[in-house]
Amino acid sequence: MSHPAETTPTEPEHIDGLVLRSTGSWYDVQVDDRVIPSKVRGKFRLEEQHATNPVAVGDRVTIRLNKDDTGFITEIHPRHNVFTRRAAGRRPGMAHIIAANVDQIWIIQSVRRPRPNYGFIDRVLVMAEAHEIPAGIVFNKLDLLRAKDEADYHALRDLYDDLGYDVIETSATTGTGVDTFREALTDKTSVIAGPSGVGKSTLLNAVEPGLDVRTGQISEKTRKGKHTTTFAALYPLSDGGYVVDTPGIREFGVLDLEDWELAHYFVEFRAHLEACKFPTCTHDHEPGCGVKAAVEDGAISEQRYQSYLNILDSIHLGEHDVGR
Ligand SMILES: Nc1nc2c(ncn2[C@@H]2O[C@H](COP(=O)(O)OP(=O)(O)OP(=O)(O)O)[C@@H](O)[C@H]2O)c(=O)[nH]1
Ligand SMILES: [Mg+2]
Ligand SMILES: [Zn+2]
Repeated sequence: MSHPAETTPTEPEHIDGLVLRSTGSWYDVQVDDRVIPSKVRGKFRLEEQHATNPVAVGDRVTIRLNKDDTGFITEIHPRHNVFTRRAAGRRPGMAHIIAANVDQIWIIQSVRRPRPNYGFIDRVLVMAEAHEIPAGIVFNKLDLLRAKDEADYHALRDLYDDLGYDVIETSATTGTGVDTFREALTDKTSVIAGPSGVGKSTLLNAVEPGLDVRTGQISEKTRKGKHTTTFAALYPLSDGGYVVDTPGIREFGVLDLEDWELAHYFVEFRAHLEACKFPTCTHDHEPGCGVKAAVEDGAISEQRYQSYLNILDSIHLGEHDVGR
């Protein structure tokens, strides 16, 4: 803040806004009803951040307004959290920030066509736990559920429900559960993650007609064989709040974990970790393992343990894909 005596009529205006979209060097900053294309000022950098992108969507920033209605971002306000993935190209220790100040993550699955992918669910839940961001699961296409699949589906739904994750059942086509999902999104900044074809676009359109989230538009393919460049965007909801569309979550894992950390992000494993004989136990091959004992006596589901082993493998192999 400058002292009033120092202020001259020609001094540029500083205003606060929200970063809605990043396209590389330009950022769309929302200030009230306006969107001001802004750049990061040359001298402005955050060395201690260890991120490939200094400013992320969801950041609250101060901009200096230029005469041509563009802005310079001069300050990033303190973040509540960041949701990151490992930066492309294996730059050690570098993260790519998908979004900042995220209130919740919603994993979208369909009960059929495609069938639920518990590996996907567990990977995103691990990411959410690692970032300490609340997560929930939407099971869409409820209208397609067949009687013969009901028992399996209910077991899956109840598993996550019992673990304490919010579960919403929807049909984007019949409208079932859409109001519930809309209420869950209201006044929050929500990251939406789900495999292709589960109905993310259809569901978001049912929640907010005309939202027109098209992941293809913001996931720009570079030349063949190169990494896909991903830009996240925040879409405002008319009831308040934003959804973050993140092509990166479908295409990349965001796991940048050590093997010993992983079990802590499986919430129901935590209570059993102290029972392990070895402090460095990875709950895989080691004797005297509290987690394996809990799987054997049914306190931990076989399926979650299998997910754990799959993710452990991918950490050891250096793979980080969410999909299978
Ligand atoms: N029966 C039924 N079909 C649905 C439902 N929701 C979406 N669909 C259909 O599922 C197909 C895929 O839906 P999309 O909304 O494009 O799926 P998406 O998750 O956005 O897929 P990507 O953009 O590829 O990631 C479309 O044919 C939709 O009409 C639903 O609740 N019930
Ligand atoms: Mg879509
Ligand atoms: Zn163990």
